[in-house]
Amino acid sequence: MEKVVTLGEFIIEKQSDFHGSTGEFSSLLSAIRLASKIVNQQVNKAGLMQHILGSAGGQNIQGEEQQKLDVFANDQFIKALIGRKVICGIASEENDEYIPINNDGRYIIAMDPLDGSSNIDVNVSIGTIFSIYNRITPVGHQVRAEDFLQKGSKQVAAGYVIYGSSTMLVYTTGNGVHGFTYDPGIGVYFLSHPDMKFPDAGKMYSMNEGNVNKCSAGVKQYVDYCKHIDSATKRPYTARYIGSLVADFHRNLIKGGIYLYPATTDAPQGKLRLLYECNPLAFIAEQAGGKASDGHRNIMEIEPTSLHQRVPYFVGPKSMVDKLEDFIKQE
Ligand code: P6P
Repeated sequence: MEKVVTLGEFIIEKQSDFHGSTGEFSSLLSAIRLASKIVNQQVNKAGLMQHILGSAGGQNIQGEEQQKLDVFANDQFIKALIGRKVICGIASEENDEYIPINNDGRYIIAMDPLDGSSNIDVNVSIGTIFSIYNRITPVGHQVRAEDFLQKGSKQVAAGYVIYGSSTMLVYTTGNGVHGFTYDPGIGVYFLSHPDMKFPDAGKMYSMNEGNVNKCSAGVKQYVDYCKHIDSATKRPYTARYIGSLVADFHRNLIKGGIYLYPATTDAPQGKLRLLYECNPLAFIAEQAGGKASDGHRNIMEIEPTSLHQRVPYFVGPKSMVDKLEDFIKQE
């Protein structure tokens, strides 16, 4: 008989894997768990809740129209995290500046509270992405910018929630990637995908190909490579692009595929944000045997210079990302 493990039990069981194992991390993760359940409830009713649908009227620093569910999700995660006192600061896609919280907190969190929100009104899966670091500045003082501008290789935990046909929370603390599926009937996440790994040889690529003529020669050649007929290497690959990063990443993690958001002539730094989209998914990808790159170097080795910094982004099975980098090197 399969053992049934809840997220709460798993966190406690694995607590010893976590630095210090003082229970603070468990408290932090349970805050994320709580907020995700509240957001999930609203996401599932988004089609009905007129007061949620549609624009919140404001715009975030990206100049993107804020959907009310964006703002709602941001508020719920901030409220849950503030309540646990382990966090000294929060950086969010929805806030221009970082938010100092509890000077005695040991961790900072960078998050995209609701990624892919442009898909809310068309009922496509969306997600939350989070990245956690130990603070650099001394406990007892107010958090500072350098606490947030750490390389992705310094992350102590990262994860995402995907609000899809089912809601899942997937996270790593550096000891493998584990996926939990939510049972809304009893309000519990159950371990459903222990020790997730990319399949070795992926056969799928995810890119907004409408942009391909604005990309570098190396990227164009790689996309042509994906389309080339060669049964020995199982090409042409399957093209799958949802336009919701968490959904595309999650499918590629399970089925084996590479996600590409390259630099374009319109967006020379790419579109995706380093701190709360690229780094957390890179940590998960690496723990799942994959790789994340800006085309030239490991994403998690990039020294961040600003909270909302964008980078070109390629993530997936190591063999696929290596192949892409080879085309870029030959440019
Ligand atoms: P495009 C959503 O806004 C997002 O940040 C990611 O979730 C998604 O992968 C990407 O942008 C889609 O961008 O330019 O293809 O619409």
